[in-house]
Amino acid sequence: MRFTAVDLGASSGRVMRAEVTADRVELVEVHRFPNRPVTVAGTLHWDVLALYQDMLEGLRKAGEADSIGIDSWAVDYGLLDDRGGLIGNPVHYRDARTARYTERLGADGYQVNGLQFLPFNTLYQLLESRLGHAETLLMIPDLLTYWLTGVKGAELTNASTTGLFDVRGRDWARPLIAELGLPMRIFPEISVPGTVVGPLNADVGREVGHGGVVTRVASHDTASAVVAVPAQTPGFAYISCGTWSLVGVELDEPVLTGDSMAANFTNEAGVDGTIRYLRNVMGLWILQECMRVWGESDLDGLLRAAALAEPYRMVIDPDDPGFLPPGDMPARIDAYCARTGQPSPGSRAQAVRCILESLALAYRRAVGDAARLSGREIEVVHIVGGGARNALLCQLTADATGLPVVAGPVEAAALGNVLVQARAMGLAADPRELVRRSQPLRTYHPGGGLG
Ligand code: ADP
Ligand code: LRH
Repeated sequence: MRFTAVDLGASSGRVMRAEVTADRVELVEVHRFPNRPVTVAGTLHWDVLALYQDMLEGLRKAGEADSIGIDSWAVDYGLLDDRGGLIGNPVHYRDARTARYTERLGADGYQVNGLQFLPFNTLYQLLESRLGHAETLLMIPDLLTYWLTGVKGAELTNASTTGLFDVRGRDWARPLIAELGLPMRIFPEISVPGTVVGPLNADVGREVGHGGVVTRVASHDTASAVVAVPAQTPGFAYISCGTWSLVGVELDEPVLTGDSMAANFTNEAGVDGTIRYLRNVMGLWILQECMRVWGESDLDGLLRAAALAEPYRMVIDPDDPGFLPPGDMPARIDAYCARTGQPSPGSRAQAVRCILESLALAYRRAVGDAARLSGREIEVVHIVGGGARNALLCQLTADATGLPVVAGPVEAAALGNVLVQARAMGLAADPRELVRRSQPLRTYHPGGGLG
């Protein structure tokens, strides 16, 4: 059967055409486009109409499929008025409007939502939003789904990133929503991944040149990526490695202990009743921003130079809040090093080395914490997403964790998106097995070197 996956990451979006048979899944990228935020009147926004336009372009190129699924980064949303019109442009989670939230609100109960504190969790954004005539809140993939089909609704995995979700009841946390003074009316009914939404609107069909049906997938990109982790045993940790690095384990039950809250671990909902127990590590964002500031586009060249730079000359804490907003990352790294009595990198190669080594150390901490807090023994680390192409980072991670690292698939979120659709249509009963059979994977051993 044929499927189309729309996968919107913070740095780029892509539309993939997929063919799924009983024992294979093959992906072809038909359209890739940058995801460029726009600052208007001092507020950082997503360019959601450009994303919509690119999605349509991708659907046109992909041709007709048995089903279409959409996933994107989490936490952000659009608000609709009583006529279904978008009120304002969705704000980017890196906008400064929530910077004043530096710790969990009293009412934001970890016991209920199980969510790590991040200043941009939907709930803090909503406290800064004007909700006056808002009738419906739609998370980004749900908003795009609405524009394609006319159907409003919420999807479980992404709802679980809002902070307004009851992780045990797997539904909106109504008492918490009331306690925060947010209107319950704006939160649509939640559906599980694999729910068929409905056909494309006729006008959309005319624009893309074909019809089709939209299925809700695990619409949080990280949840889709975890579906496509080619794990063979329960003893695995994953790093969904793109703009962010989401580091954790898959569990059957949330961990809501005080230790878990103190370690800032999150319990996000996964498919089939699973919990994605993980920590957000700042990720390749720091490198992306360095490259933007340097005006450098040759990532391969930078990584080759970084492989030859001096090991562990300086380290940063990638999760330092100073690295969250867009800006002059090289200067922030210098300032961090000066503050902590370390030399400045002094060259691009050394700065990249510093970022990758610091990420590898943060991964070691997060994998160790996930194992300790969940009681799960870890034998292997899977790196999926764009970062799986970074051999130096994968090797540094194997060295730092002392565990074998299996890298790939690179397009894990799009694959997970497709596999959830395929399963809803009676194919892909074991998604991970299909990924193992069809995707190139590379294993890095601790101390193995880059060879
Ligand atoms: P997101 O979905 O969050 O936008 P991706 O999963 O697309 O992120 O990953 C983007 C990251 O992948 C980039 O920041 C870059 O560091 C890394 N990457 C992409 N291509 C390569 C490559 N050829 N070699 C090494 N790293 C790469
Ligand atoms: C990764 C991601 C992550 C969220 C962040 C906002 O793309 O969805 O899981 O925490 O973006």
